[in-house]
Amino acid sequence: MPIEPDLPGGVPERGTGAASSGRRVLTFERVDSTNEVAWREAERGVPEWTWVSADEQTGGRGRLSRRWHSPAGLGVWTSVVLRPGVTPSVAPGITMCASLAVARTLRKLHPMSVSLKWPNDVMVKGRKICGILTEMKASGERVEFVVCGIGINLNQAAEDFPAELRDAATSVFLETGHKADKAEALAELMPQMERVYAVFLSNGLQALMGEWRSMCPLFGKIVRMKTRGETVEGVFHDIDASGALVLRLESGVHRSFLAGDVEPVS
Ligand code: BT5
Repeated sequence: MPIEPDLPGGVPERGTGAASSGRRVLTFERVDSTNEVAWREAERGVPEWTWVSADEQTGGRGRLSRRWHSPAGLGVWTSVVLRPGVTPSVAPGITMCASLAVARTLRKLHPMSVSLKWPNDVMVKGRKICGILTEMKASGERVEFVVCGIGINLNQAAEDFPAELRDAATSVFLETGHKADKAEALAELMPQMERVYAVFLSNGLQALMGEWRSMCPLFGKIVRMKTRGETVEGVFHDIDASGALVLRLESGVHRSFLAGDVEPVS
């Protein structure tokens, strides 16, 4: 049955489209946040692999209520509804699936040296090109659904970023000098995500960690971890089966973090 998108705050562009393996794409010109729209759709019971994609987000969100700058026509702003049969503790691995899918997509389409930064960033030469926001609805030990939101900067010039982001953010255009095609990026990203996620569900995060690790330069380095309540330094030791970062503290004790912001200590 075709989906009738609910459009609070959203201007429909091309409506709905169904593709292979149950993939559906709801496309909007402008929304508050594709995560918000996807969440509402998930509450209405849409099947997994429903993607919400917008040209512009007026209230794009990062973690901890941070803002995600998502100007019209300059990037991929998309969210996918997933219904994994896993317990909530395994769900953060989905963020890592998404970062791997984005890294594969960017590497395949554009000549750039892409790296991954735990837990949710894709970087090029130390600047952020993509951020991921995974949100989950769970009842007890059961995940009802996950909304995985992916923002990829494609065609921003330096002046398209607000001044405070100019040193920290980048885009495909800034890295390659060529304009990227959003439709092409989405057409590559979606099947990449499907492939990575299939491995994740059948074999667990560990099956993806070799590739993830090869793109993460922080392994073995001393890092500073900022969580909501504290700042801790230690060696970036490992990422465990649930996607938690394991730091080896100076005392030799290993400590796991499920969330936080990590920076190398120079
Ligand atoms: C993230 O949070 O990086 C998650 C970003 C997720 C965005 C997607 S777009 C589709 C979907 N719908 C949404 O509403 N969100 C998702 P975090 O790690 O907390 O980083 C947020 C920080 O990144 C901000 O505080 C800024 O410093 C920086 N930032 C904001 N916009 C940026 C951009 N376009 N490019 C690079 N950095 C940005």
